[in-house]
Amino acid sequence: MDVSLIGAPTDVGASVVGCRLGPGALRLAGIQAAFERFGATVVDRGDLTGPVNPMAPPVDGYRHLAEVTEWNRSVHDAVYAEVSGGRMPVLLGGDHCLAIGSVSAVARHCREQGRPMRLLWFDAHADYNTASITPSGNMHGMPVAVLTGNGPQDLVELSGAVPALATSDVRQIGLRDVDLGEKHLLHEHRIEVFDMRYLDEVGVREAMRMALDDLDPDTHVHVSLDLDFLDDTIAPGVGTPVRGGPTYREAHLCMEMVADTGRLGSLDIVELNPALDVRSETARLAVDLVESLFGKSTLLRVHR
Ligand code: DIR
Ligand code: MN
Ligand code: MN
Ligand code: MN
Repeated sequence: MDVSLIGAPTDVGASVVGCRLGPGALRLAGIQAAFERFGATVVDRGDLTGPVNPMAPPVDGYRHLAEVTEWNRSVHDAVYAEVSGGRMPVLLGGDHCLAIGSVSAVARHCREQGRPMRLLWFDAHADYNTASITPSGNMHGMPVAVLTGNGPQDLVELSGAVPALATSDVRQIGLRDVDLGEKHLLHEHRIEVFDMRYLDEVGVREAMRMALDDLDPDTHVHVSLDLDFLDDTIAPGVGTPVRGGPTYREAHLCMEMVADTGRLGSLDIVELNPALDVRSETARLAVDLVESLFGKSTLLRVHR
């Protein structure tokens, strides 16, 4: 497997700043070596560049729409170049608004190849806000809505088709902080959500089995990992931590079950805020999870 690392050092989509430092922290924590340990050939494409964070208030429900759009165009182009060249793009964020660029690029590629796609959204949040319902105007709270067709025109159209992704291609895992407007939209749009209560009740294994159900042999699986998915006690280095998330072992099980499908095609690692991280604990955990995602296991695994 050829992996391409793409850094996107920005927090234009957030109001807590600091995740612009994420790509450097993930590199320092050894992310490249982690991929290499499990057989990947890695090329680091370095960091994309884009507008600075203006730290301005929202306008018509969006904070920094122009800057968010510009960053996402860059991410889209960079991710599309890698995935269409047969490599696995790994986006090192940056805040989660950047998934608009990465997922739309993967969706464009899958559409061109006639391949199904499955988006696994690991997050404490639904990221399903729109301009009219957002409590913050922060665009890192909107990417799933944008990708499924609800949002500003330029971003909604980024993949070349609207919506970039069918709602039925999305699975959200780990949610525990969903705004009231989002609850209504998720229900209305029938997004498949495995929230923390669901994980508590049926267990991570069964929830992941369902989230990974019905994959075609050629389905492209995209993992979008917002590090606030993890319980805040093990991953303090995020801008919007939420208690009550998956434990260390539960998070590994999620990644290992994705690895078992053999269909992982692209990955976002986002929302790491090194300014809030305790001794790079969260960055190192992210690298640790990457190993599980690439097949690290305690015992020999008998392949299917
Ligand atoms: C909240 C927080 N739902 C918002 N979203 C976050 O501002 O839209 N997403 N933190 O990761
Ligand atoms: Mn998120
Ligand atoms: Mn989140
Ligand atoms: Mn593991």
